[in-house]
Amino acid sequence: MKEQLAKIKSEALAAFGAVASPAALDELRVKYLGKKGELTAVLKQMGRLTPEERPAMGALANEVRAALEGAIESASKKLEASAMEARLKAEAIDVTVPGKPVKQGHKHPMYSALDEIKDIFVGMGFTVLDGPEVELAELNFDRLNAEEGHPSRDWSDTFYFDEDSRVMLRSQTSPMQVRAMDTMPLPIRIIAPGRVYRKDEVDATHSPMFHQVEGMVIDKNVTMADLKGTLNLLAEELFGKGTVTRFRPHHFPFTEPSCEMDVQCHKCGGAGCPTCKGEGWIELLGAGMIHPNVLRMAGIDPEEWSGWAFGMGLERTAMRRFKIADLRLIFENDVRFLEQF
Ligand code: 2NM
Repeated sequence: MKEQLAKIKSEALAAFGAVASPAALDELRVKYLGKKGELTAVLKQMGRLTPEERPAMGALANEVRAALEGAIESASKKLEASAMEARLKAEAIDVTVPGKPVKQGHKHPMYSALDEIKDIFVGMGFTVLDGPEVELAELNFDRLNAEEGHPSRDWSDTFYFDEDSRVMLRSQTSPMQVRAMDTMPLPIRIIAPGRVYRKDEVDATHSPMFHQVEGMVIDKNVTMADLKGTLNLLAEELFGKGTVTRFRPHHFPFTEPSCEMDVQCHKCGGAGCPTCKGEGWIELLGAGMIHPNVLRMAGIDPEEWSGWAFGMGLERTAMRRFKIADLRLIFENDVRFLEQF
């Protein structure tokens, strides 16, 4: 029996040492240690030994079993390691292969114009706000002093989601100013750029979706002089030092007084030419002193605080800045157009 155990041990260790696959290893394990395995068969003969012989033989058998188990363990580790090595080799990436050149795009001209505008205002201490395009009519209209029955609330002008005209696609970014008034501590200096929606037919100057930048300042002792000073600076930054502006009276429900700002045509210096359609002036934005009702609805005391606000169309500004004749070019995203900027 001693010789049998020694033979099994040396044969098995040699076999385990030379094993080439996990399946073969498992077969060998069954062959020696399985229920009908060779070592198991020897152990079954232990009963035939005398009580004196048994302890020594038992110890030897245990030692052989431990040796086999150890050999299986290390063979299996060796197989795992070589499998990993083979996988690493097979899946290796040759980082020295030259890459495919990436076609680099660039910013859409309208967003270049927006970035310029953002930089100008951020430089003056304004915060840029972003907000939902699906809005409550309450914030888009009521809180901006455009009461029930105001023409801009009409179904023919506004994209509503429900029969009761409560939820809509915002028609301006001013609901963001309302949210700012409701949540930010005073004083406030913000701009709110983004998409807005109105039921307009598409033509060279209209689109049902377009972009606006609106802005607002609320502080103590803010006057029309602050409005004019800040917006004149905007015009000079956008169109060059010495750009001449003019302010015309206008009407908006959310501001009083209200105005529109024109810049003198950079092409003809005000004489009148095709760029300004013979006017000498180009309309840039609407603005005004925030209506006391708008402040009051936001819980801001108009006796203590005052503010000014403005709104400008981004497409129109980009069209002027880059001399684009048709609004539709801005949305079509034809690369032959985009590549020009
Ligand atoms: C414009 C023109 C004038 C405006 C007013 C406000 C608010 F919320 F402060 F009352 N936000 N935006 C405003 C004022 C917008 O767009 C042509």
